Amino acid sequence: MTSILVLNGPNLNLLGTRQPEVYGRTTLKDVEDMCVARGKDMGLDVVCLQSNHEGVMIDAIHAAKGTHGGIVLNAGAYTHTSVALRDAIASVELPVVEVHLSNIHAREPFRHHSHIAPVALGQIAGFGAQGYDLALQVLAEHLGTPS
Ligand code: DHK
Repeated sequence: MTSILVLNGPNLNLLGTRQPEVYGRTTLKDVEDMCVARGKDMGLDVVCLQSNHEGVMIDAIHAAKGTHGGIVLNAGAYTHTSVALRDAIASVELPVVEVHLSNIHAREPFRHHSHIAPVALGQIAGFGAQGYDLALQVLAEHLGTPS
């Protein structure tokens, strides 16, 4: 079964209680459980990781090469700041779907730019937790996984 890494970045461990008017009331555990279940429906073996540390995320992206067929990535605020994460993605040449719960383009100007977008397959933003499901669908189709 094709394996997919669902990688969540800083502050996403607080989902459910963190600014629920922006990020919703779904917890990270809910999101991860949904990803594993929906992945199974699509023939994907989903492995989830969350970290508040840029270096840990970079290590996880490096380790994904040869282990996972693709990555669903919500890099949180590192989306807007981290050239290092962008370089890690470019280095491993794995398909990455960038996800944001909120519509970053409708928020503060500093959230409009993504360092990840140019090296990602595409970006899904503004659909809450459903964005992760959509990202898995995209990767399943991209990788030709029978569902
Ligand atoms: C999550 C964050 O933590 C923010 O820093 C981003 C993103 C948006 C989200 O919508 O999932 O700006």
